[in-house]
Amino acid sequence: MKPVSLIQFLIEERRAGRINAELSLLIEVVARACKRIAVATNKGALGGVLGEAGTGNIQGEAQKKLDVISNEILLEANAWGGHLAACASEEMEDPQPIPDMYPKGNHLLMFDPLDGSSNIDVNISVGTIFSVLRCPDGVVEPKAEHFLQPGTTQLAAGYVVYGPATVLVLTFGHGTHEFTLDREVGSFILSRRDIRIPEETGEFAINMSNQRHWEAPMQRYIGELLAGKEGPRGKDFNMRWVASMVADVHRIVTRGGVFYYPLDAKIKDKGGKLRIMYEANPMAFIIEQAGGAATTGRERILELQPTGLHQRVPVFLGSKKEIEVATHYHLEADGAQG
Ligand code: AFP
Repeated sequence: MKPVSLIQFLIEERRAGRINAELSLLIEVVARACKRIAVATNKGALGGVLGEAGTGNIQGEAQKKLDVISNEILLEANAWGGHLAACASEEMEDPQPIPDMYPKGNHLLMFDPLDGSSNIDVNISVGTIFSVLRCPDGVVEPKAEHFLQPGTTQLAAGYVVYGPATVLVLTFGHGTHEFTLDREVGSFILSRRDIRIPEETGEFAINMSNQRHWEAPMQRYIGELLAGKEGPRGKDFNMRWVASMVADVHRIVTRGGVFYYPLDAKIKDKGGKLRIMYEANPMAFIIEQAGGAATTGRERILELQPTGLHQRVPVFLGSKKEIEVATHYHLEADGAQG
């Protein structure tokens, strides 16, 4: 079959009336910026891009040089195209307005420019995550409050994994699709259309070092997985943890599985570890569109009303039946308490 490039795919989506010209351009620009980030990450030590930037981001986390470089690449690429009203990044406190000299569009772009960046220096996959919202009507200078829309309103979401291959996974709310970067040609080529995540799985991803800090229903649930065939689940489970959300999610999008970053006593005050706008919402949209499920352990992530640009939430996502079991344990425990 003839290869389908990302550009061809976007044209098809436009013709089918699923996206407009502005959103198509926005995705093209983000994909182009991600190709530049792929080049920078691929150079590794030779590009002088490894190590700390010597600065901290809004979350108080140390920034890597590549965090800063990736953020700049995405901001610069998106500023002038005329498709955006503003963008917001995990690395910046406030939304970035579009400079006055450029035309403005109707879309809001959010991104985590380099997720999993603590893995860069050890040459493990990292990635970019992004989400697109419509700018509310009549808003000329969008502020943080205009980004605070539930995940169900996302027009598009995607991530790019910079791994052995550079892979883009994308949804517009009509299925989840995967594109692989052909490095010689410089184009993303459709590699999987309408991805389906198996409903059942025997593989889970969680940072087990936090076990003693988890809530009781999480202790029970993971305890039962670890008990394997002899335990109440009657089946052996395997564990994987890359500690780059993009890579862990990509494994699930490829062969099924579940990913958990639950609430624990250490992070309770913050509400969770992962950010709703830059990580939880886009990944939840992608996973649901591939037939999976995404909850906080109690509620569907996409229905949450965000209260802050950098708000954090617990994240449970992946193979539907398994997420239902983990969520049920939490709701049952809440019911027993209440
Ligand atoms: P960094 O971007 O600081 O490396 O954080 C990555 C991340 O937000 C997400 O990609 C991982 O799933 C999670 O943190 C890893 O957290 P642990 O440090 O608890 O393993």
